[in-house]
Amino acid sequence: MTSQDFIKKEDQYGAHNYHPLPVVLSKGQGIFVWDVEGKKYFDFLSAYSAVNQGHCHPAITKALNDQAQTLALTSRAFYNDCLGEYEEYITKYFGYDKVLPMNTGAEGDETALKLCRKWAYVKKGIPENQAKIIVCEGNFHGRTITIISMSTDPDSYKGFGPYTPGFTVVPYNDLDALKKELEDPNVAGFLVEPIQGEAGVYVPDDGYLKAAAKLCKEKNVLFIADEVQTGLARTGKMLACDHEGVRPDILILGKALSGGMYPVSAVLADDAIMLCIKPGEHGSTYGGNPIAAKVAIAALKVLKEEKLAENSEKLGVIFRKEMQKLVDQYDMCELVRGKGLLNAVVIKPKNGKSAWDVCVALKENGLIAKPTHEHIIRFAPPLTITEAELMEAIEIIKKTLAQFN
Ligand code: IF1
Repeated sequence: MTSQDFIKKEDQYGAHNYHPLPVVLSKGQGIFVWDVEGKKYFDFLSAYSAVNQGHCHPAITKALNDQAQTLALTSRAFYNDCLGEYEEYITKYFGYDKVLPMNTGAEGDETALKLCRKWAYVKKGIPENQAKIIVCEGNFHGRTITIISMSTDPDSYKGFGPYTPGFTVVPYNDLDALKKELEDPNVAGFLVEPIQGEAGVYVPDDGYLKAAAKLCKEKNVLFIADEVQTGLARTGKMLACDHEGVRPDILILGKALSGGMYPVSAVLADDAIMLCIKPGEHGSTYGGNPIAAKVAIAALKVLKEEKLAENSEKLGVIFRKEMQKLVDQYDMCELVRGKGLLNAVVIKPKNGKSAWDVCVALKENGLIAKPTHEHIIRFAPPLTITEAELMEAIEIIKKTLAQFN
């Protein structure tokens, strides 16, 4: 079968809820993926930052294989001999009392929202059903009905109403607006992405997160960080909140928590918050299963052992410097922004050619990346990339943009 055959099959039998780049991948190793024709590509999407540790990392693959042959799933109706070890490992790793294990990022966000509301009624004393959670314009937290109820992107929410009430939207990176909303005594939490990924890698001003967390603290409002995409070394620190020394009251992790091996997400909080949820009030069949537990430990170990945050920080500076040269050189490159190895280049359409066309050309030249919001290309390679490899990839990007000028 050729790439075209695989594409046709997906098109015929799969729902049309995606519009993929026309490349059919069949193998991945480290920072590279190969298509069914055997062509090799630099992966500059990393499965939306799930594969920070690189494709099929041997240590994570081994954890998956070993546990899959031993015990895969018990449900949480019983204890298993992997979960406690994982819970101890991850809570000590991030410095929280407790963890609540789930599977996808959206479930992690949903869990955080439930936890925040429960805390509001049990601890803060907000009258039942009155709790409000502040979210940001341009947010992306997943695809569930409640999460799209918070969204300001019509692609996400339009046609899927009625929506879940209880959310207030403020502009991102706007402390005055946040301060004003925090005056409402029924506000229970503030949910924020430390960098807005889907919106186009919007980095807030230095000090925004720190000041926002402080405002929340003053009003006894929980500061909830969605680090599903920004976490786990992607932005040059273990957490993007670490850039400002902010410790969220509730921390949501996903994606790279398994290194792309398996859906694993987690919500971390201290006892005063986490113990507000009682047995039977929340859970998931697969959450905290033995494979997930072993895979997540392995994935977290790799981040530290291979110093991926440090590498991300260092190479991110080089990447943005090189992209800035393109911005200075070509009209089609408007600007570059990002932190660590989570970066975006804004493309100004030229002669009818858009970011999509640039991504198709990048693919032809051996590098895959995906446009977001028509005019933005996100560049996020696995964090295991070396400086020499990064320079090679940058050459591909330069060569490709030259073709459009
Ligand atoms: C898709 C973007 C990335 C997330 C944050 C929660 C979730 C996500 C901050 C939900 C998910 C994804 C999902 C993916 C595309 C993607 C994405 F383009 F939409 F913005 F990563 F850049 N919080 N992000 O970014 O996690 O339930 O998907 O595990 O295809 O929808 P999930």
